Amino acid sequence: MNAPVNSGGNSGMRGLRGGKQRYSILSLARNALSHHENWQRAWRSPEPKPAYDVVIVGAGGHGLATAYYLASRHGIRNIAVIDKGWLGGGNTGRNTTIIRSNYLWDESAAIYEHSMKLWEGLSQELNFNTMFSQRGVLTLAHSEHERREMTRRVEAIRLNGIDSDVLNPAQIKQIVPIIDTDPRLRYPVMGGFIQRRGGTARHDAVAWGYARAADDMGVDIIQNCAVTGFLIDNGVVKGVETEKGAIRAGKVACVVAGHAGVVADMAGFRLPITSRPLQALVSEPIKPILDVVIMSNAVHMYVSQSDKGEMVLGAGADSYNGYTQRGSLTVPEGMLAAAVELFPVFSRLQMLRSWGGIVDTCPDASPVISKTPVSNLYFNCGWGTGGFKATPGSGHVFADLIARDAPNKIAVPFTLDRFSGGYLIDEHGAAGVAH
Ligand code: FAD
Ligand code: PYC
Repeated sequence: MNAPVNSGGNSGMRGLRGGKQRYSILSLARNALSHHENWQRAWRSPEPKPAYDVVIVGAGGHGLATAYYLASRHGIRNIAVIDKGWLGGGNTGRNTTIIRSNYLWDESAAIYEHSMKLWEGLSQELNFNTMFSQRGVLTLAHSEHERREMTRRVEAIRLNGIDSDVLNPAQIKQIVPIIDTDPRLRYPVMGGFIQRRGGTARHDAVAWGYARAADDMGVDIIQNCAVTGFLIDNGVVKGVETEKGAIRAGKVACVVAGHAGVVADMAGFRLPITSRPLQALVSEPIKPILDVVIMSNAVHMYVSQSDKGEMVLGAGADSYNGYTQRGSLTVPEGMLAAAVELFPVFSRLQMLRSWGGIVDTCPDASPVISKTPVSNLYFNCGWGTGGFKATPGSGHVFADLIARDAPNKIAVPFTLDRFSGGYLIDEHGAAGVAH
């Protein structure tokens, strides 16, 4: 396994393998004395078998979670998860890790809150510290109109039983002492709202935790093996073509964020999806100065402080379609100019590194969890700029769909039928960043 690449990036890290001795004092002492060499791998690197019950394409968080829930909830264990790169090397390892469930529409509230509840027990369930930190997500309003719209949105969110509170500038200043609340700013802080149960998690740990748990149940994780086509017979999928040869499968599930359109094309149909770069960056690490996540839709900026002390900042999506995992400099440049106005202390920070990921977005900024025109072929995609927070919930309901060939009630609104039936779930407003 290669190292994931972003803010939490922990080059060459290998976890301890599952099993009861995982946390024993003896094994800790042995590993300390071995200068952290010769640790057992956290999952195997098997060669692909000729056939599986289910092949999952894409070993990001969503694909690995799907495998985990298929194995743990449905008893389907003859599964391969195949990735063209290393697991967690896509958007799972590139995102800014914001988790919240404060969406506008009932359908979205149901799936993101389902996910939030799974997050709340995930470290225990996987026996792997996902570093889920419910430090609160505070969204700023910079105009009177935005403040009123936010107040209305909070009412809608609360009607779904999800926690959210409107804040005035003085309350915000109390929570975030480093923010400038001078009303003469280009983006004055006029108010905001907070979801206190929102927060962050360690993105790599989520992928690693699901991978280890799935591997423990016999799931084969096959890295560095691109899927190049599908075996389709009479409208029914029979397997996949890969760089390591054909692999037959009873069912195939694609979870290839950013490349959903490309992979659907291999199967002979089109998805209502566009793919664009989304960028983020981190500063040098500093002592703790921010213990809440801040988002600003108007500025297209969001920021949190990682456990290592880096300020993790993100911007809106680039305005052009593309597949290169970087983006244009103007986007972070514009975002940083506004961020420095809001947080003058940031002007003293050095930027450590920046990166991009390819996000796939539907016209209504809501995801697809669906059967497709090809029988036994399923797609989970379109999470756009906001799918990290959905990882457990998405994997959980997608596993249901694959196992039963019918969506569970949370996933029903997210089938492809909504684009022909006109039942769009417009979440552009709650996306948090520009789509
Ligand atoms: P991925 O992790 O991208 O996994 C897809 C996998 O498919 C990849 O590993 C890829 O290699 C593989 N693949 C593709 N094509 C093939 C093929 N032909 N054969 C085999 N494998 C293939 N969301 C939030 O909720 N909060 C945030 O704060 C947030 N911030 C973000 C910031 C940035 C800069 C970016 C880029 C995204 C952000 N997101 C955020 C969105 C979030 O990262 C994604 O929605 C989510 O991680 C998608 O997870 P996934 O498992 O579906 O995709
Ligand atoms: O969906 O909360 C979100 C988000 C924050 C940054 C990128 N996406």
